[in-house]
Amino acid sequence: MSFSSVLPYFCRGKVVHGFGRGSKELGIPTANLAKEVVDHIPKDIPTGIYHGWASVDGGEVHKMVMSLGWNPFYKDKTKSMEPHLLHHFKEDFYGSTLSVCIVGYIRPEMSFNSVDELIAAIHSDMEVAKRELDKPENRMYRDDNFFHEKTPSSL
Ligand code: ADP
Ligand code: RBF
Ligand code: MG
Repeated sequence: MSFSSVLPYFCRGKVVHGFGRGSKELGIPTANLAKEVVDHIPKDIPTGIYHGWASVDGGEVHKMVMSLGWNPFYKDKTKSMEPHLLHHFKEDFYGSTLSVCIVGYIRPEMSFNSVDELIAAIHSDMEVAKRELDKPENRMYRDDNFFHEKTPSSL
């Protein structure tokens, strides 16, 4: 797709509280990024579902799947950027700095007839992400210097 020329896109910001819909209970917690980060996404990166890499507070870099947009199933009024990291965390990390590299587009955001269909779609996205991110041309971003930069504590 034409917009793939703007990918990969690197960004960093604080993890904030999201819509509180209990995504965690569905087994798919999403780390919502601060509004400043969402507002800075270039206009030529359309809303949709993406795969990439992410790390919490400069820690290990994990595969992620991310939703960018208005969550049509829930008809949200604010645009959100919410990665689900493919890693089991023992504790929440609200307030931490999340470093994200958006590598590739998976599909547009959609509405579904039931929450079960939404969950099934997300599970399928996770499989796509695992496979895509194992390709050398996508895996290389895991080792990018961006993930090792020292960042101001104000971030
Ligand atoms: P909210 O609506 O506040 O975003 P969620 O149910 O989406 O609530 O849970 C998100 C929180 O869960 C994140 O902010 C983070 O602290 C925590 N979390 C735990 N494991 C993960 C994970 N694998 N990926 C993303 N967030 C996770
Ligand atoms: N929400 C939608 O309304 N439509 C979608 O197609 C959709 N796809 C998603 C794909 C992934 C990989 C993730 C992590 C989330 C997706 N969501 C989608 C967002 C989901 O509705 C949201 O994370 C929860 O409602 C919590 O805000
Ligand atoms: Mg969330």
